[in-house]
Amino acid sequence: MSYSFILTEIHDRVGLIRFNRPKALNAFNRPLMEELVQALEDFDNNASIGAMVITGSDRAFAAGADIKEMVEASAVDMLLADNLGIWDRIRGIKKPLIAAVSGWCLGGGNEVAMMCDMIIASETAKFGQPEINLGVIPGSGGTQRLAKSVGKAIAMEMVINNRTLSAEEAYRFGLINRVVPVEVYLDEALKLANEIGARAPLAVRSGKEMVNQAFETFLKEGVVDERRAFYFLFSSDDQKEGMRAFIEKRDPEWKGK
Ligand code: DAK
Repeated sequence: MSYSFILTEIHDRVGLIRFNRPKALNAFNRPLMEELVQALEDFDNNASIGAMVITGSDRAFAAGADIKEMVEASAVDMLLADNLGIWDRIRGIKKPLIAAVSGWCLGGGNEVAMMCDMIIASETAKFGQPEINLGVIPGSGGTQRLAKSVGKAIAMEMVINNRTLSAEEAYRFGLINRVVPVEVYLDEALKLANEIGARAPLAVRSGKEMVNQAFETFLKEGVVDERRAFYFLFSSDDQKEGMRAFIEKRDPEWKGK
């Protein structure tokens, strides 16, 4: 199958998906998200594939969801646009997912990385949830998954004060599995995925499911509440101002309404 916003390859037992919107730092527009989920589901249903790797470019894993696509959306538009629960379908993938992250890993990009089962990062990776700069909050599990992986203190700084973590910090705080030089991060991720892909498939599937269950028991409710709050913010002037200010390359003027 050919795609417009991603590239796919097979490396032995691993399905590799590369985001391919370099001019927008791999920002996720709707078609890119649909292609990502389609490719993941195809690999998940392919018996010769044991694990998947998701990556971007050396400069950016992904700079988040496409702000230009969302800027004028109303709360109802946002709610309806998500009626296929496209982000949730990533959580439904049965085989292990490894994110190979270099450069910017922000907003929805960091949320997709956190939906993966493991993260291998280059030394240049930078992790953040900068939605607060746009007058919104993370909308796809970021508040919940960050609080569980890096703890409340760091999650709070990231979500309400745009703290960005270096790769070394992300490793220290437990967000990622390892940090390696930029020249080898993708090879390391493929090697790890191939190792896992060669293991007993049913046990790997079950192990993934159970670890996620321990991690996610109360996540479902949290994600639903978070999404409702995220959509609600699209009825505020501040969301319009924050996103327009980004596109117009100026500082936002917050009104608190
Ligand atoms: N959206 C659209 N375009 C983006 C973008 C983004 N998120 N990030 C970067 N770009 C574009 C820039 O506009 C610029 O395009 P041109 O001006 O050249 O046309 C190009 O990529 C290069 O960016 P910069 O010139 O800004 O590059 P710099 O190296 O100077 O800065 C940066 C890199 C990553 C620090 C900066 O681009 C930046 O701050 N980007 C925005 C990061 C951000 O705020 N991310 C969060 C987005 S909100 C949902 C669930 C979740 C979400 C949405 C929906 N549902 C459940 C429905 C998630 C929301 C988000 O992620």
